[in-house]
Amino acid sequence: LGAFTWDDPFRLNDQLSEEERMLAEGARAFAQEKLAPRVTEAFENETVEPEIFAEMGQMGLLGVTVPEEYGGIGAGYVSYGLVAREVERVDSGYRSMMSVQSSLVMYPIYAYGSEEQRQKYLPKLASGEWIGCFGLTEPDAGSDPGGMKTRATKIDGGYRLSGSKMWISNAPIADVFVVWAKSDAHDGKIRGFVLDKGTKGLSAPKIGNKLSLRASVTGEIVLDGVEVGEDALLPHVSGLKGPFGCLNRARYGIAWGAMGAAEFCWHAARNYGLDRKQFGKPIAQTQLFQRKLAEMQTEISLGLQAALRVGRLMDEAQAAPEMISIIKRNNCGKALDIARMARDMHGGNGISAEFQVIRHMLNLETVNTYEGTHDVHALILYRAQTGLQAFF
Ligand code: TGC
Ligand code: FAD
Repeated sequence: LGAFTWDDPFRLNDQLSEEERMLAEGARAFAQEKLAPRVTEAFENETVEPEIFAEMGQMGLLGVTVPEEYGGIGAGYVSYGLVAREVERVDSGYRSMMSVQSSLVMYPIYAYGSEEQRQKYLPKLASGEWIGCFGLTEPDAGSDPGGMKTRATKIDGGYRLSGSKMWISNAPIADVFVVWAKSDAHDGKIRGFVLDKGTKGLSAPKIGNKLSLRASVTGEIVLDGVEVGEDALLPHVSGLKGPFGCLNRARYGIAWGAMGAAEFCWHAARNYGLDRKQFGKPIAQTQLFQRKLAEMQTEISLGLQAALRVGRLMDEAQAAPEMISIIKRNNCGKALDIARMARDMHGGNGISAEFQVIRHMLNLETVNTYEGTHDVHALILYRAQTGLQAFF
């Protein structure tokens, strides 16, 4: 019979290559040594620390899957997922900063960009010298991005962009803006544009007073007749499949990341229950408490195993978007349940910043909503099962 390790029940670690294990260990050390000590204050004061991008870049954590010639480390999607898990074990906001830069900014420039765009942007994004953001959502187009109002109009030598984007991670501190707009020069099809900070008419005001994801800055993008050259257009993709191709990667990373946050909450609840005594014995010695720990262990082990399976398929170019919907939806939903349980299991201490579980719980409300809400992913899955369309 095999050995049972309580915190790695299916021996996920044994299923990784030596390189994957080393990268995960490096990411964990970085996250615990550099990110964990500053997160409570960053969340409390809603402070953004742009230097984190350069620190992540130095560790090779930005654009993990991008080839080395463009500044990435040319690793696979399992590696990317393992990094997301370690960063989100500290805070979903920090993982958001990393995954927007990697999957939503570097990926489209790499996959859909010209050689000039790749050379201009990717090395500086990989090092964290430049910060990127991804503008798809609008005030009136969230779950339905096809309903966007932002327009690109053809002008001499380029385009004029008008419209606004809402809830955009990193936008107020971004140097590079990947923005999606309907282009009249392309039959009204959705096209991607890469804009530089400082371009006339482009601004990104911060959205304040978020009670979730406070360590990651979020803003609007205002496009007030922004004029760009032909070289701002991402030439190699057209239609909603452009932004969705990026979202597939980011959603996959979130499925791993949410499990990292859930693992933090599970371990915290276990440790708290072993220390805290009521009625003359540790609360972890009560059956109700133990059942909750068993549920956390089960859901996290299953969620990680599923994420690993999809990651391996992504590395073989065999993953379907619906697989990603299953793991994004389920892992985020389960992580949120686990964080809420852990909050409860800490009693009054559970609402204190010191014990951290309420921060994860609040963050996971966003994680369950962005990149396709829990229900929107259910609708994607129902459509794949029944062929019936729920979106109009
Ligand atoms: P639909 O008719 O389904 O598709 C339109 C076109 O897109 C293609 N497509 C995909 N391609 C690649 N991967 C996917 N996952 C794809 N899903 C769809 C599809 O084949 C079709 O192509 P074509 O060539 O036939 O035109 O489009 P719909 O309008 O019915 O879509 C409905 C729905 C619900 C699936 C979709 O709109 C959706 O997923 N909504 C959720 C929106 C969303 O996820 N927004 C995320 C914004 S970014 C963000 O939140 C970043 S947070 C980051 C952080 O801080 O970490
Ligand atoms: P809505 O689409 O209005 O949904 C509201 C509710 O209605 C939800 O419960 C939803 O499930 C439900 N609903 C919608 N349609 C249906 C339907 N057909 N059937 C049943 N129920 C339905 N976007 C970006 O482009 N870039 C970013 O970097 C980014 N970062 C974000 C960071 C944060 C902190 C947050 C909160 C959001 C971010 N987003 C970003 C936006 C995010 O992707 C959207 O909030 C999300 O897609 C949901 O859109 P919405 O907020 O407009 O909600």
